[in-house]
Amino acid sequence: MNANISILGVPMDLGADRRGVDMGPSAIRCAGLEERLRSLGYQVRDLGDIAVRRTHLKSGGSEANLKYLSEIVRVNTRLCSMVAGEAAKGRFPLVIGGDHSIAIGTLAGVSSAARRTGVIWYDAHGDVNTAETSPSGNIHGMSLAASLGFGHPALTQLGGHAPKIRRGDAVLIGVRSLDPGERIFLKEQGVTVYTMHDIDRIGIAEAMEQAIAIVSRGTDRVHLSLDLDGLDPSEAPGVGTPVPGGVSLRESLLAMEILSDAGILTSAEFVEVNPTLDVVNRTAKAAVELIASLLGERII
Ligand code: 4U7
Ligand code: MN
Ligand code: MN
Ligand code: MN
Repeated sequence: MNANISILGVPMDLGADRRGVDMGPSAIRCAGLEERLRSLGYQVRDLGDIAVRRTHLKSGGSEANLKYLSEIVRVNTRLCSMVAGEAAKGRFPLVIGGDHSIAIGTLAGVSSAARRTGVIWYDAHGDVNTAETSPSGNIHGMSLAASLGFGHPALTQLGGHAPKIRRGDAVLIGVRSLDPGERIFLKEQGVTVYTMHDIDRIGIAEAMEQAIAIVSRGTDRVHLSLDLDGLDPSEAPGVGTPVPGGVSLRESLLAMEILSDAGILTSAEFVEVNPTLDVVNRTAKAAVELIASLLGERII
C-alpha cells in the first residue's frame, strides 16, 4: 500500500438536492480520520475542501432533469485535476464527500493517467440513471452511468475523455434499490451486480473476492467508491437516502479488510454522510472505521 495519502474534502450537496451532506467532510474529519491514518504509519496531507458555490440555478433549458448541472461540472472539473495531480505525485487520493456526484470528478482524475481503471461501487443504489431515466433529476443518482459514458456530455466528457470506466471493469456491491431504467441499463450493459440477495446467499467475503477478481483483471488502477448508504441504516443512519436491509458494519469492515489484503487499491472515496440526519456522528465514525480497515488496520 502507498505510504502517502492525500485527503480531499468535497462539501457538495447539490447532487443530492438536500442540505446537510455538505457537512460530511467536516464530520469525517471530526471522527478522527487524519490521526487514525497517521497512527497506521501513513504520511498524510489534508488538502482541505474544494469550494462549492450555492448561488447557481437549479435547472434550465437543455439542462432539464439535471439539477445544478453547471456548478456540479465546475466542482468536479476542479476535483478531477486535483485527484490527477495527487496521483501523478504517487500519492493515494482519499476523497471525502459530499454527495455521490463527486465520483464523476474522482474517477475522471484517477483514470486520466491510467490505461484502464476498475471500480468497486459499494452502494444501496445503482447510480446509473441519466436525465432520461432519473425520477429525481439528482445527479448523485447518475454518477456511475456518467463514468461509464452514459448521460449528458458535460458529465461524460468531464476531464476530456469518455468513458472513464469500461462496463466490464465496474462491480456494484450492496444494491437493493434500483429504478426501472437502471435495471434495464445494468442488464443491457452486463455490469456485475452483487445485490443484497447475492450477499445473503454467498456471503460478503465471497462477493468481495469475486469483485476483486473482476475489477483487477486487465486494469492498472482500482478505485473504491463507497456510499455510506450501502450499509444498513441501523448502523449508518446519517444518510439522505436510507434503504433498509443493507450490509452490516461488521460485514463491511470485513469487505474493507479483504480489499486491503488484495493489495490492488489505488484510490478511494467515502460519500453521502449527512450529519444533520445522524446520531452523534455515528455514520462518520463508521466511515473512519471502514477507512482504517481499508488501509490496513487489524485487531492483531
Ligand atoms: B446515491 C434515486 F430515485 N435512484 O436517482 C435517484 F431512488 O448516491 C436515488 O446512491 C439515488 O445516494 C441515490 O434519485 C443516489 C431515487
Ligand atoms: Mn446510495
Ligand atoms: Mn451512491
Ligand atoms: Mn444517498
